[in-house]
Amino acid sequence: MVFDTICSISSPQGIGAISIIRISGKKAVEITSYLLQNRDDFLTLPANFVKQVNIFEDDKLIDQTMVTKFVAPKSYTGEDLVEITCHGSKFIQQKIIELLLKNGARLAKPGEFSMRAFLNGKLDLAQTEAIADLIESQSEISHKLAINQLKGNFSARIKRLRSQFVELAALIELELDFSEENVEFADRSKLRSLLQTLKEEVAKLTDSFKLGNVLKTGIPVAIIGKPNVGKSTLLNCLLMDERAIVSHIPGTTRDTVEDNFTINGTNFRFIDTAGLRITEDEIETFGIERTFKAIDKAEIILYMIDISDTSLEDVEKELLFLENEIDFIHKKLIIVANKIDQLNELPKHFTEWNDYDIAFISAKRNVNIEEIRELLTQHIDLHNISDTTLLTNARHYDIMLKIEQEINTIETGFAQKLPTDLIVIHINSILNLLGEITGEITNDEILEAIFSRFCIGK
Ligand SMILES: Nc1nc2c(ncn2[C@@H]2O[C@H](COP(=O)(O)OP(=O)(O)OP(=O)(O)O)[C@@H](O)[C@H]2O)c(=O)[nH]1
Ligand SMILES: [Mg+2]
Repeated sequence: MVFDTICSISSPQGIGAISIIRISGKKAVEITSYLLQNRDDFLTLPANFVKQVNIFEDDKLIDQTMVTKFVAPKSYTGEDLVEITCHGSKFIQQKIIELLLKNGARLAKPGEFSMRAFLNGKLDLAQTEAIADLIESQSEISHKLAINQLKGNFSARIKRLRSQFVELAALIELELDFSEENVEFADRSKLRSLLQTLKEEVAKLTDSFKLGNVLKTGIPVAIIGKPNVGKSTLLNCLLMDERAIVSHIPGTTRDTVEDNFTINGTNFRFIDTAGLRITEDEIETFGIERTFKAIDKAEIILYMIDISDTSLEDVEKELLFLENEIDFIHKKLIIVANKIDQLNELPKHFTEWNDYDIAFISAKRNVNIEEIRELLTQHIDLHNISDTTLLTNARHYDIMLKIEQEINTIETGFAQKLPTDLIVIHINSILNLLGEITGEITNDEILEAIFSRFCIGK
């Protein structure tokens, strides 16, 4: 494939001590050399070497820089690639880009370097997507997930799945080829059990998306409870920032307030909500509707009570009401008993209450907040997660859902004894879909798989 030469600033926009400009394509070395006074020194520089060079515009020195030269195919993009490390002034960065453009480079489109890496076979599509995730990762866990995918663990799993489907197709095609000779190569029950195994494998991946996705974007934790119990105070404590307005007036929080915070390597998204109560106030009512939406999308609920001002019976009643309104089966509920500073000692009926995880705290005085952090992270087993392949990418998830549909169609087809060639269409579609994940769509593979099982002459 022939590509033109692209360039762009690859470090963050703005001022920095240094900045990196990348140039990739057939003419990367030549174009860069036009910016230097001593062109030949750079043209003859061996691959993978760094050299200090001065960049000029006509006779005017623009900057003293370091350049690294990579030669195709041994570079990130698989093309000739140059990295200029210049001083991070906006003027210098812009000037160098301007000179590169003047000498025949083109400004790269977003992601174009990685796209070339994929098109030149340096990375598959899922790995290229992992690079974007890696750059965006803000916590240990999202970093681990991205690294796993970049290392190719996810692609390997997809490829394994794909070859199993190829096997299924091969078995079915054999049946098709010899149907007229009345030879039964594979009985349908064997096909069905292979399909069942594959179905479970696919379901495992689609099911992992929910977890994979929340780990990437932050596990949503909703802080809920009656007005004035101290929800916003707790949010500020957890975020270590005065993020939400706190006041003694019940109904202070009208809209949800949310922000991310990383605890022990796991990223959480804390959502402070409007206090739950029956109210005539229209705006507050809207706020309470939003509270229910926040509860809906939360993985973990911190149900907050003012322990200095409530009885166990009242709390149990409130929880009963909530359990009617909310599907708690897939959520973890933690009770946060706040304002312990108002009490001389903790009431026994609360400390002996074993129905839920409960933390006794004072948000205002920052007492026992650590206990909440511990309860939150107990929920997540970091080591376990990093070893398994999780689906974290919405594009992959969409594709997997389509695959599930195709599997269901094949299952129905078996049950209704549909002709083999109709079933094969759906397996081919699954192979194409899996190929879409890693970026290698072809159908020749099925043929290859069939013929590799034949002996010559048959
Ligand atoms: N004594 C004591 N007061 C607290 C504590 N935590 C919060 N408060 C006070 O309780 C009042 C209400 O706090 P908020 O954080 O605004 O309560 P909220 O639950 O967000 O209230 P709404 O937004 O109205 O639903 C404020 O006056 C806080 O200073 C605590 O641990 N001890
Ligand atoms: Mg509040």
